[in-house]
Amino acid sequence: MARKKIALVGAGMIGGTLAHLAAKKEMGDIVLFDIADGIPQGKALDLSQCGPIEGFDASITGTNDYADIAGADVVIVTAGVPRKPGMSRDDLLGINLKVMKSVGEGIKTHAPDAFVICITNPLDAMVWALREFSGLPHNKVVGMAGVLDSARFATFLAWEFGVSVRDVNAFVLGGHGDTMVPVTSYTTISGIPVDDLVAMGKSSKERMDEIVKRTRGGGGEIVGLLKTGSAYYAPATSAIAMAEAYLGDQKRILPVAAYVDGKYGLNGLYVGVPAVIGANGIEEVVEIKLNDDEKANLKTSTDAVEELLVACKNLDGDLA
Ligand code: A3D
Repeated sequence: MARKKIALVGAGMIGGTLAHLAAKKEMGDIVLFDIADGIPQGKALDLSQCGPIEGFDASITGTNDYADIAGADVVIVTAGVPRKPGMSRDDLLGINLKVMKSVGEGIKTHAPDAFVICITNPLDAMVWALREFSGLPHNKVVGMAGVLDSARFATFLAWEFGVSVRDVNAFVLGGHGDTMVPVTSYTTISGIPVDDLVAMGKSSKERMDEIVKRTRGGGGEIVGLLKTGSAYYAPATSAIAMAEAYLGDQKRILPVAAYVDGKYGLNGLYVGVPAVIGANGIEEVVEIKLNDDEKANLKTSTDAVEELLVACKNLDGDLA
């Protein structure tokens, strides 16, 4: 059987980390694409030289030519610019929308059968734009955010309760912005709802509110510390989990930015929801019951995504 092919569009901090993880896991042969001359080639060479030490069999190549992504099974997109301290994700809209146009066209021409995972911010708007420019079916284009946001929530909860992160199943819905919705009612530790643990006196409502707030600002906290870019280890790890779910037809239910049309009262929007990922890409969006507060928070979050889409559509005219 031929090896799978993973194309990484954007060979920056996340792109390089994705290549390293995919190679270590022997997910397939890897092509790193970037517009910067030398960066994908240099990273590919450096990463190839990990092979003899780690003992992985994977061809890793760097390119500035979209033709080299031809036949990719999975494309992960990180092309664009990241945030600097003081910037919101939305400040990236104008620059990264232009990038999504060229990336979408490259995918449309050379890898139309791929499962495409977008990471570029502002995520919910960029995954929408990438889908529009690539023309791929909605079930084959998805955004990575919820896996990361849930991992951040789970990390803080594991620290709070003094338990293994492996036992925490945390859940974040909505857009990938400060209005995202960490849902405590669906968040459990070894099956025990965190709300029950709070009622048992293991933590307090105030601490939970602080953890929710820290999760919402989780990306910004790292940008503030790094000063020159944004998080990359956990974002890359999250996208790899999604790619593995697709390649292995795992039917995992993961929180991802999926196209929602008809569920959650939404019409034609990419936003963070639980979805089944298998060999057909996004196989189902799972609609869960929310309490009134959660519904109101989700509405605030999806309104923010809708506003970004309006801005995108206005800018899109300038790109035509
Ligand atoms: P960075 O290290 O700057 O890498 C981006 C790469 O994109 C650079 O190597 C650029 O040369 C390249 N690039 C720019 N324009 C193009 C183009 N037209 N075609 C191909 N490549 C291009 O950034 P990063 O890897 O740290 O972050 C990448 C993106 O991910 C940014 O938009 C971040 O904001 C975003 N991000 C999203 C999350 C989510 O959870 C959704 C988390 C962290 C970062």
